[in-house]
Amino acid sequence: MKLIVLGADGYIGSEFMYRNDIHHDIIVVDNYYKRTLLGEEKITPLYDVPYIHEREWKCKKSFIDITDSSAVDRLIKNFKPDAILHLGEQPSAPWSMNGAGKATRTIDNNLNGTLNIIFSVLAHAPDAHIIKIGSMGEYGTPNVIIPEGWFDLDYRGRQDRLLFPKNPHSIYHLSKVFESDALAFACKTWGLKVTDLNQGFVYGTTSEARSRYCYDAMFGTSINRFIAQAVAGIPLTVYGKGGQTRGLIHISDSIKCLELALQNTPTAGQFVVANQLTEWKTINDIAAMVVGAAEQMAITATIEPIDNPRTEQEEHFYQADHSVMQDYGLRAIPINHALLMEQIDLVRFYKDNIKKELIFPMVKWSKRG
Ligand code: USQ
Repeated sequence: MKLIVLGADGYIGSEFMYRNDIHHDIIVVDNYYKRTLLGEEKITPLYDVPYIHEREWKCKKSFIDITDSSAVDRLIKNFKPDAILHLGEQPSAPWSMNGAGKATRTIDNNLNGTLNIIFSVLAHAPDAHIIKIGSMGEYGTPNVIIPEGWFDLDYRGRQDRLLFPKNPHSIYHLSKVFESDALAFACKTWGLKVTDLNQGFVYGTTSEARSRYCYDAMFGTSINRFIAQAVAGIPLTVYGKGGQTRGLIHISDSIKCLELALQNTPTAGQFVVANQLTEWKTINDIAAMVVGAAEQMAITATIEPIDNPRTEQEEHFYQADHSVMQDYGLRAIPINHALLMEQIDLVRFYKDNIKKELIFPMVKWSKRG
């Protein structure tokens, strides 16, 4: 398969490449945007990872900016991919909420990148399968079961099949809603083939420390942060009541989902939506599991809730369908102490790199007072 992987320098992209570079004819693309943002914020990940140009992947490499429509056009025209894996996003909710400049840069990078891909695919490779990583956070936390994109509506005696209304809780998640809408529009209007993966938050890493590990309050996600906090002897920073419930998925299952999506090309005009999570838990339960796993390694960790910097429900109903990937063959590994201990072991190796000043929230959602 001729495959373009956009955003291959990231946490998920680099892990995908380690497992797949020999299986396909691949061009990886990354303009090191995430590294630029980390530099601007003076944030260092737990350890350095090699740049793409230093990685020994069996693939071609391109360093174009996907917000540059001519560059994307040339790439797709020349390579004519069978599939495009789109991971080239500004991925942080807190960063996107830190003022107008970062909000517009988030929308600009994420939405314009996706629009450029849509138009170039349409012009040069209309049968290519676009696989896009979206987010469970696009849905927010509705008081009903979250379907996989499509749902059947019965309203005032008439029926329709529509995309479930989204209710995102950050500008970053809003950018993903716009992208999902743009892709659904492109399927409906121009017959493109798209799989939209609404991913829960990803945790875990491989023992070889080959993908980036962020534990800071801007780019680190909760489990990865909690593990770094446990190792550094900092009480775990549960935000508010900790009853926030989120879908989660281990990095190895996340990669497996991408592989399964690649094996299942939609028909022309089909917009497939899969909820890419394998379970859901409250933040309190997740923190307690990290404490338990740390205890088994003779590390004493504590939990100390802090004021919630975000505007979100702290206690709510949560249930989400996630059968598309199971039907494709995913057999997920639920979160467990052994997985967490493996991760704690890796983080402990880099303990001296943990900067305590990066742990506490840097951005508040509320702009009043
Ligand atoms: N949280 C804490 N303490 C922390 C960090 C987070 O209690 O120290 C809470 C947050 O308030 C939130 C939940 O944990 O309720 C999840 O936060 P997160 O930082 O782990 O994840 P989030 O910002 O929602 O975004 C991450 C990724 C994003 C992806 C998303 C999937 O950065 O790219 O799209 O997870 S989802 O969570 O389903 O929206």
